[in-house]
Amino acid sequence: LVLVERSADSAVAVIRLNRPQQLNALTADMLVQLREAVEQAGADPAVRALLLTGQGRAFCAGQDLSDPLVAPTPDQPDKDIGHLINHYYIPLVQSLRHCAVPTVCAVNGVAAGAGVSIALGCDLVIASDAANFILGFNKIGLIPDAGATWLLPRLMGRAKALELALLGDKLSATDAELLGLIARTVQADQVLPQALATAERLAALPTRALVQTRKLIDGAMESNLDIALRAESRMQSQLGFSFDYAEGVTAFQQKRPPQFRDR
Ligand code: LHQ
Repeated sequence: LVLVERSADSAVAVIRLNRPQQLNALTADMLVQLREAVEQAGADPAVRALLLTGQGRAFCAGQDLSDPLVAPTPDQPDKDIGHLINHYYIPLVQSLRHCAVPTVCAVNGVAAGAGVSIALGCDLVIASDAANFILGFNKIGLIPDAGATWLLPRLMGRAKALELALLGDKLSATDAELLGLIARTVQADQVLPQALATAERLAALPTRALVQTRKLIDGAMESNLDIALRAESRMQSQLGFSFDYAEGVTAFQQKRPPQFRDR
């Protein structure tokens, strides 16, 4: 359900959703495998960046709506979908957001429902120009979940977030880029090579500093300038003692490329 590869001589863990016939719709087993893959990549000292993508024509169609866990039946009309959210989605979203290495999502095709939330939960989102983003929750009587209500207004502002969430229309990758929802749109055949090249660039950079940058930027959304200034100062002081800082400055002085190794 989830494939994990390490590209040759690369510090990038490539995690691939692998249920292409169902457009990589997420089952409970798949959610567990995905979370485990993210956690293992983050815990592996040899991994310095993570790339998430989908096998086949879609990135991810969100929750598998035929999974007995969520599909109401005449004899079981009430489903406790809160359980699925608490035990499967929340840990997954948290593992991505707090991953010990930078994360890139290659949105190779349509992303729907929680598939949108998972893509946008990554640090850099690079999408195929043939991809679309569809929240779709409104069509099944639900609210956007897996972090979408938190992410969307931060990424695109309240007006556009509400338009996307309330009407549920599909948003092209090109419009998603224009609205600031994703980092970049590229030609369909370039999405994986470019996402991999970007992940490799990230892997060569000072991991701890990158991950702390993510943490400070996320924290800054909740705070004010004075709090952010102090948080930056605390983190900068710590990084000042790191190998990568000494290496970066020395490499600059010696006019050579740095060899970062902190994690
Ligand atoms: C699917 C799915 C799918 C099963 C395509 N499930 N089979 C929800 C509930 C509970 C707790 C936690 O949180 C959530 C979060 C959510 O993610 S809710 C939102 C769930 N996702 C959706 O509502 C999207 C449903 N899918 C679609 O709207 C379309 O399939 C999209 C727009 C993604 C793609 O459309 P097409 O390109 O026209 O493909 P298709 O619809 O023909 O799909 C191909 C196959 O994949 C098809 O199966 P079949 O056997 O007929 O070939 C679909 O049934 C299956 N599939 N999404 N979520």
